[in-house]
Amino acid sequence: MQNATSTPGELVVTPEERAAQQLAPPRRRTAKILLELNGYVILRQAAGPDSIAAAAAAFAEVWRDTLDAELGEDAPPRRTPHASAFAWLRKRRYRIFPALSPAFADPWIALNPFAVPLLEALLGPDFYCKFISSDTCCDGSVFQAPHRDCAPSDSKSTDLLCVNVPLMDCGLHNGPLELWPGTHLWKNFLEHHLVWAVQDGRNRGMDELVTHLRSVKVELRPGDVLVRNPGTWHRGTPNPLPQPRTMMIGVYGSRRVKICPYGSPYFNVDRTVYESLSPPLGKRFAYAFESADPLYAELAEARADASEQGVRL
Ligand SMILES: O=C(O)CCC(=O)C(=O)O
Repeated sequence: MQNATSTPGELVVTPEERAAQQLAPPRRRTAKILLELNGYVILRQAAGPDSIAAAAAAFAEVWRDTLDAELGEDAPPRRTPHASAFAWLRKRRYRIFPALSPAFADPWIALNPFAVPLLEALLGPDFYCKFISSDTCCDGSVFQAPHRDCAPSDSKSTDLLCVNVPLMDCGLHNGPLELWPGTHLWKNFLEHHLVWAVQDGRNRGMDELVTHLRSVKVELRPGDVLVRNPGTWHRGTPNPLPQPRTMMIGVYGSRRVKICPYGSPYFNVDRTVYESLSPPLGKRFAYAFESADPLYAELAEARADASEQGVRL
């Protein structure tokens, strides 16, 4: 059994597991416990580097289209000129939601086989996909404020999970994601006068506090997978290189709680795309298109916004 770790919270996938596209059951249990306690787990070498070739090529096209959109800082999400994505820009960090063409609807990106058992175990078998997006940081990007992506809740269960799949080497040299293990469990922010939601501005309370806490800078290579709780404090760090650094992120939710307002499934999927998705992936977006689904009503505002931008619903 492979036990060697170089980053805390990391499991190196064995050749047998890679061939089976899943962790052996005892190691799946370990991964689930790490995710629950640390708020993240890294699965190393879960696939060969070719796993991301098609998505990386597709992303290069989307990136050109995004640059052509000439996005303004702090502007609301915009459809790119060739409709390959919705995107926004904050302090040299682009958030890009690609239309789910086959390269992005690929299971490695949109429904990662190593992540799915963890999503099912923690979110429930009927979890939905909130969106697939990319985190792309460019030269001139700065430290984000340490933040959570979702409000702390009273729920004892895990209600939202993110799956990061790098489309290139995302190392210490080009702006790694930094995480503070276990902080998803720290829910009593307000009584300490701390604010959790500032991402792209300064947040002196959090900036100062984290200088006293141990963090992990996550290096990811093609074929690695990071599953994390978006409540785990984290921040983007500066990318000093002229090449943008890109990793994909899928966000998945549990039906136990209300849908988190950040992002929109309609940035990825219109009705035509929805009808083209494979059954396993289509099932995860059904809540956004099937009016009989109990969650459908919660997306009324997102649907109104999307329809204003010409999305076919
Ligand atoms: O791009 C990154 O490394 C992190 C970005 C991030 O955490 C965010 O925008 O919430």
